[in-house]
Amino acid sequence: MRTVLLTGFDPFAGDAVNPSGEAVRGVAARWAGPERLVTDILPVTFDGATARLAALLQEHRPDVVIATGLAGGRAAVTPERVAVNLADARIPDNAGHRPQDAPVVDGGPVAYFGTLPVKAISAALTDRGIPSTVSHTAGTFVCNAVMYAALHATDGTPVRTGFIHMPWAAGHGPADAPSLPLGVLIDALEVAIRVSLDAERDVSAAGGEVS
Ligand code: PCA
Repeated sequence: MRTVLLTGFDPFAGDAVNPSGEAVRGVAARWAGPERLVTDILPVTFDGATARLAALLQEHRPDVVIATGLAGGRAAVTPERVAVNLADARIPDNAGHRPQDAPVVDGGPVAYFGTLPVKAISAALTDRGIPSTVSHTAGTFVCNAVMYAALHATDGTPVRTGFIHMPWAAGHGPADAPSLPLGVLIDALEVAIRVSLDAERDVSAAGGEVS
C-alpha cells in the first residue's frame, strides 16, 4: 500500500492559527484511502521542523511527501517549484532562532527542484475553480528549509516530494489579507495528493514568470 506524508505547521509570528495545520487536520479527518495517509504538524523552528521531518521519512517511508505552510499575502494555492540551500530569517523562528546567510544542509547543493507534478496540481486546482499558480520561491524561512531538507533526504529516490504554500483561511488572518475558505484549502490538499499519486508525469504547459 502506498503511503502519503502530509505536513502542516504550527502558528508562528504571534499568530493564533496556521491554516496549513488546520487544513492538514481537515484532510486527515476526511481521508478514506485507499492509500495510507500520515499527517503531522511541524514546529516552526529550523532545527525542530527538519529533524521531525527526517524522523517521519525514516519511520513511514512515504511514496509521496507534501509539506504545506502559510504564505500570508498570497491569494492562491501555490505548489513550490524549488527549494534553496539558504536559511535567512527576517523574523525569529518559534525557538527564537534567526539564522542569517546559513545553509539548510552544510555542503548541500545550491537548490533542488521539487519532484511533485506542480503544473498538473495547479491545473487540477484551477479546473476545480480553486485559484492556483506554481510558485518559484518558497522564501528563506522554515518552509523553504523543510522543503529543502525533504528533497535532500529523498534525492535520487522515486519519492515525490514537495511543498505547497497556501493563503490565509477566511476569518483567521488579518482582515485585509487575501484568503480562501478553510474547506477550499482542505479540498486543495486532497486534489494535490490525488494528482501526486496518480499523474504519471507533470503536464507540459506554458508557465513561469516574467519579473
Ligand atoms: N510559513 C512559514 C513557516 C511556517 C509557515 O506556515 C514559511 O513560509 O516559511
